[in-house]
Amino acid sequence: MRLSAYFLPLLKENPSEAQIVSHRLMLRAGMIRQSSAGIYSWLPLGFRVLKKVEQIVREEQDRSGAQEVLMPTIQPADLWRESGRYDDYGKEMLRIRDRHERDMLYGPTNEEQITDIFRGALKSYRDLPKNLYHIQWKFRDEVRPRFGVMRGREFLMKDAYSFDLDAKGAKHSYNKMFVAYLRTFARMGLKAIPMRAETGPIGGDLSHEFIILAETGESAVYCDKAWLETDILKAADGLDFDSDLEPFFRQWTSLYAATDDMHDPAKCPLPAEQLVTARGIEVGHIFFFGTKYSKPMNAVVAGPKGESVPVEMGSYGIGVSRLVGAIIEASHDERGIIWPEAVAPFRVGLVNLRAGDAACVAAADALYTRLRSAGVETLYDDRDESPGGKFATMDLIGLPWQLVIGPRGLAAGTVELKSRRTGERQEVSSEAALAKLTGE
Ligand code: P5A
Repeated sequence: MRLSAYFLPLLKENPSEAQIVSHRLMLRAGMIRQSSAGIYSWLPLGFRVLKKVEQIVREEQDRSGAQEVLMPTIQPADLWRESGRYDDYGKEMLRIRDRHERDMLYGPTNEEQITDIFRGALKSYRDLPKNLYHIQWKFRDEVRPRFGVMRGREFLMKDAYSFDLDAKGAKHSYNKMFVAYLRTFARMGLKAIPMRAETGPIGGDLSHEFIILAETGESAVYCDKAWLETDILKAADGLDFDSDLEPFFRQWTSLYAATDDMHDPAKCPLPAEQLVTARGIEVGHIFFFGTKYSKPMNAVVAGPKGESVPVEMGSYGIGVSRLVGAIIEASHDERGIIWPEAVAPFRVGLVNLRAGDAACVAAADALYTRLRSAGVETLYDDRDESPGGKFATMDLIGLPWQLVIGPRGLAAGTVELKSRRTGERQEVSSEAALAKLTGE
């Protein structure tokens, strides 16, 4: 993509409404634009990142055996009356009435809807287990939407729902999601710590939040110091989802980690010097709630002896749009965003320092063509701007590699390749730069 043609409305000044760094940088880098409180449009650069995050989430859900569906955003209130949550959910639920005076709502979550789909389709224990997920917009009329996409009113969530015949099977489904979550966040370069958590309006009594430690996090969290040195990134590699995952689950939940709601200083097993008190961002939350929805909504299957069994269920959420902000919180410096390669909107920022110089233009154009034909996502700064402005833009938007073409280097037969993360610069031939960027 040529930057001269790209829709990238950068802000020079720090927007006054943004209190945390990710919100500030997302606005400054032209990734999002506020529509109303807690509701955002995703502009081209932001949308590319959102799609990358979504795709990683999808691949890891698929790997675990979950199947993708797409449920609507608007749901009938009657389903929620069946579960008893229509009245319980309170003001966070956006309630709508259609032209026939039917009560509808914009879904804050989909337990009822998926239970309804299940009960209409599956009747036998032989149909189990199943795990269905979708990646869909949710609406929660939060009292205080804030921090940009971190606590929005409209936000993108991946929500999965598992159905099993008994509690043991349901725990296996829970464990699968536990592993899938560790893999998912690790692929985004994030260390997410699973913490025992409160279940709130979703219900049940087994639940873990996946928390990224960050000063700007909304939740107070407590964990064993050992978590800070633990390499959770490698932990879930190569695990067979059909094997017994309970030992793995036990191992990764044996180190103390709890959210504010669950942490009781009087009962905490850790000596004070071993306890870390920090703040964190909740990027995922998994729940096992058994028959909370299947019983009142009559989602039953015929068991092996023909008896009627309400299915055991769990639900599993990932804040897809929140993750975009969370990744920035975890990966930036004073000049801007530093995208991990896996979610970067483009891999390479190609910079022509002299838009008016025919030799520079020819060299940069040629590199752009080569990169594109090798399938390397490239944003090509072909604008007539000062070098300082171009470097500042590239640092702000945080692409992993900057490839800089200037008259001096060209005369010497070199281009400059800079890593955004380390700041390391190399003067290399165009061919060497291409080989590195195309992985040839
Ligand atoms: C699990 C899936 C649920 O809703 N039902 C379906 C369960 N869980 S949850 O914890 O309430 O939400 C799941 C994840 O969604 C993100 N999230 C948000 N992201 C941005 N803005 C919000 N207002 C918001 N609320 C929740 C979080 O990452 C959460 O873990």
